[in-house]
Amino acid sequence: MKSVTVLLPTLDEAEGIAEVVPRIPIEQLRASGWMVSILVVDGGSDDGTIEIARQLNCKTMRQHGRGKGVAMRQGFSAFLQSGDDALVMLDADGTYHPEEMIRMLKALEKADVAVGDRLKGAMDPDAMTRVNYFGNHLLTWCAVALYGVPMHDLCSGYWAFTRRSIRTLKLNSMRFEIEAEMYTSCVLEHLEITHIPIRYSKRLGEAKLGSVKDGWNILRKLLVRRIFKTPPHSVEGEGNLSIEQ
Ligand SMILES: Nc1nc2c(ncn2[C@@H]2O[C@H](COP(=O)(O)OP(=O)(O)OP(=O)(O)O)[C@@H](O)[C@H]2O)c(=O)[nH]1
Ligand SMILES: [Mg+2]
Repeated sequence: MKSVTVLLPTLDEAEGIAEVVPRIPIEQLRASGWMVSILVVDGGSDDGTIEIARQLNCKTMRQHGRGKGVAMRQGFSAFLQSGDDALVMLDADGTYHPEEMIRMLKALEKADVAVGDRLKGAMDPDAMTRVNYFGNHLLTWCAVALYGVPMHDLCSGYWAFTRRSIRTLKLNSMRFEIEAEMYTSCVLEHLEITHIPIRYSKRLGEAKLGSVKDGWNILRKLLVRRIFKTPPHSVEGEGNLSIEQ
């Protein structure tokens, strides 16, 4: 049997986590050769998210510092220590469909990294604001223009990775620019990306992303990584959990 970590970042997602975790297709994955463990990295929820996650048999971890980027990097480090073979990450807000991770994992037979593509997939009419829809297309276009490697949905929060690709990624993002940096690192480290059309639905609970500020941070990250290909590993302090090889 192979083993997969399902990584869920949470910040006040009591409603979302209670819906998302039970929908992870553990039995179907087991039937296709995958043992599943679920890791929740929490950013300081005070709405009972952690308690619900524990009741649902998830491993839970409080992140150091703040931001989704910090949480993901901490989750990646824990994954590498766990010895699992693959990692799937998705938001814990009910926007992504856990059932689709079977297709995402299958795609790892032919690529290092699989990215869920909302923009060419089935997007529910009320799932994304117009500003976010436009911003997602614009940022994806900028990424391809700067790096020249196909990307269909830069800011997708649904990714699957082989163990080798997580070991290879070089990241230092703090917030919502983490996915853009994952793309740049895949390109710079020559990891093969495949794109899987997915469904995207309206989130449960409240959004934490601020469209304009976070959009600008994402663009800035694309530009910075184009010039400085590796993040500095030497910085001490909270959140600088760079992934070492
Ligand atoms: N651990 C942790 N998780 C976070 C933090 N900020 C956001 N998240 C989680 O990251 C995921 C994505 O955050 P969202 O607020 O949904 O951002 P988004 O999906 O880009 O934006 P929407 O499309 O508006 O939902 C959710 O599961 C959040 O709970 C944080 O600081 N720490
Ligand atoms: Mg979301």
